[in-house]
Amino acid sequence: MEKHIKSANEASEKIIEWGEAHDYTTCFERAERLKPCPIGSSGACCKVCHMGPCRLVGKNAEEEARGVCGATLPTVAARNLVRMIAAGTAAHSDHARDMVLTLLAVANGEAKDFKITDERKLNRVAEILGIEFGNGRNVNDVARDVALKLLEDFTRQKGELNYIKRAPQKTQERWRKWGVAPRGIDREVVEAMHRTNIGVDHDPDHLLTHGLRTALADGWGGCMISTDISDILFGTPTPVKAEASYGIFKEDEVNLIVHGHEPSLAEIIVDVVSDPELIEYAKSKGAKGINLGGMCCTANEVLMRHGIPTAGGFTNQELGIMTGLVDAIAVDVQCIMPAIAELSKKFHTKIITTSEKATMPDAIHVQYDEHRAREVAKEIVKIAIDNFPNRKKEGSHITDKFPVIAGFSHEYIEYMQGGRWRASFRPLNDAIIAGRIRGVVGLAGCDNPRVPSTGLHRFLAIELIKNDVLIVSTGCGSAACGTAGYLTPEMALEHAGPGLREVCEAIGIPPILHVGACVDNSRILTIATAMAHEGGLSDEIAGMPAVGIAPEWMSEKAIAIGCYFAASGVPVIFGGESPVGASEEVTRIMTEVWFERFMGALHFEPDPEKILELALNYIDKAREKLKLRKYEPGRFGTERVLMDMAARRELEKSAKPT
Ligand code: SF4
Ligand code: MSK
Repeated sequence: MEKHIKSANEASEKIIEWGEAHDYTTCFERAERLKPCPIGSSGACCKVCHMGPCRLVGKNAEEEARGVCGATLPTVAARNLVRMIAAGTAAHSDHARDMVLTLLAVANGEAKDFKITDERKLNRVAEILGIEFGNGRNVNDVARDVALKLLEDFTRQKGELNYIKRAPQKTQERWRKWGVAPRGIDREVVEAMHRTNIGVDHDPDHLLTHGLRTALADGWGGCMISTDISDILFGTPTPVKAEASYGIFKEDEVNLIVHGHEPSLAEIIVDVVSDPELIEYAKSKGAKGINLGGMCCTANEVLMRHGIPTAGGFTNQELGIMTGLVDAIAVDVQCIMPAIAELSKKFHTKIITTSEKATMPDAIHVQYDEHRAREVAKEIVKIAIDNFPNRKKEGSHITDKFPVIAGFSHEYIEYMQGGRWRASFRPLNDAIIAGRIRGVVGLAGCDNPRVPSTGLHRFLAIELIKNDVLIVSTGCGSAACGTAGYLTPEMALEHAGPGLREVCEAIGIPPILHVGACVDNSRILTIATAMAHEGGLSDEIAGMPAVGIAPEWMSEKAIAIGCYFAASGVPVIFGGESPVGASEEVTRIMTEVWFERFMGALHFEPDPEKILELALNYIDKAREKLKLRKYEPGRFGTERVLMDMAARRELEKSAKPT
């Protein structure tokens, strides 16, 4: 019988096999056992009132099926999608709110363990917001005004989000024309929940239009605010070298993992683990030192800024525990499987929850508070150290690890194309115009145990760069690439098409640029805007030879992201079955209607070959519409000839002196 692969990552696969042999349950086994409900998974189930749940199924369900209240299948499916967008937007944006409140506390001198690290970025944001800066103005006064101005974005009832004006003019015009320019973030989320309540908004197109408005509040609000404030407080990333995969855990050191999404506490932990007092304390417990690593998007935050190694993405969290080497995992919010608390009891790992919004049974809770961040961080590190002597022999110790280059903020991408004084996007635009680079893909989103996890990311990453497509990656997409060894400049030499390789070699970049955590998809919006302003391609985000792909998505946050890209003018392709696939009308709106209005779309396609084909097709059509040179594979650079052993021997023979 053919072996069923659960993860494309060999190291993960080894741990899964070890776990199965020892009767440990993980998401991989649960995903096999718990098949999705076909009615709910296609968007045909409504449970917004207690006359239901209503299942809108049967022959001609699209036209004939009705819920008890009379709701049609397109209404129900549209409502389901809008609720997913609202939940995703709420998650990113509540994270953003905490970042703004931290900035405010820093400006007011109340969060003494933090400071403004990137004043240049603070000034740039102040400029966008119309706040006075420079000329001797106190930096904390600027930061306070920035924080207060951004807080307005959460509660504004009328008008538009502050950052809407950052988008190209034509993109803004499309939003205003179609009524999707968002007002306040909280208002859009609340209105989405109101409209999807029983007996309110029933027109699928009208519902989905509000879904886009909510999603835009996420992209150009919550996500962009989070990215900016994290950069201001902790520094705008520049390239760093690090490592990825389970081999980052050290047998002779205390292994502490930060997991979740918020960077604030993790930043202080980065600092605290090199405190000589704590290192001495670790030594007193028999460890040689303290080793900090990350997981999911908190990992991406500290990887981007400090080169802290990552153990990988979402599906690695249980497997990390099963190495038996993790002394503690400090979690904050989002994408933390409740399963880790139960699993950790079978090993020695301590799970430490830190957010007042997120606790779980069987975990230790250490309340994070930005006013006493260092004290909290020390307490967490001490828990990990105290637990080191409890390490048991048991575990699947894996030593695989790969080098990673991360830290490609949009500011750095601009800088690397011309230096500090001539920073621009000209070289990238020119390379696209000439056809050296066929287009750009944002490869993002989660990894998922319902497919051989990380496998679709790997397949698409290789195929896209082979086709001269530059990749910007975020979130667990980056982790999937990093734990495969794909985030290095050597990837260009080994796998990229000749045109892309030439550009990567000239600028000195990898063909897959790690641009950050999932909130940092906002950096991709900024890059697309800069490309539009640079000229020579489209004068708006719409129409660029660019596509977004989330092949293994699972989170509602991913749906919000996909929708804000679609509304911004980027065709987006998600893997897996559509969560609204039961309704042809909703599918038509998300693809055809959104494309007519915004030149963006949201597709769901389970077949990775078809995802690739669709993405390249969008890119080539955009090139054609922009009247760019037709992309010809191998036109630039020299095609590499891949030689097998026999060919090599022949060559060696002929090279030998006779
Ligand atoms: Fe059923 Fe209508 Fe209630 Fe939904 S809102 S559960 S379709 S009765
Ligand atoms: S962590 S949302 S699994 S990308 Fe940002 Fe990864 Fe998806 Fe969570």
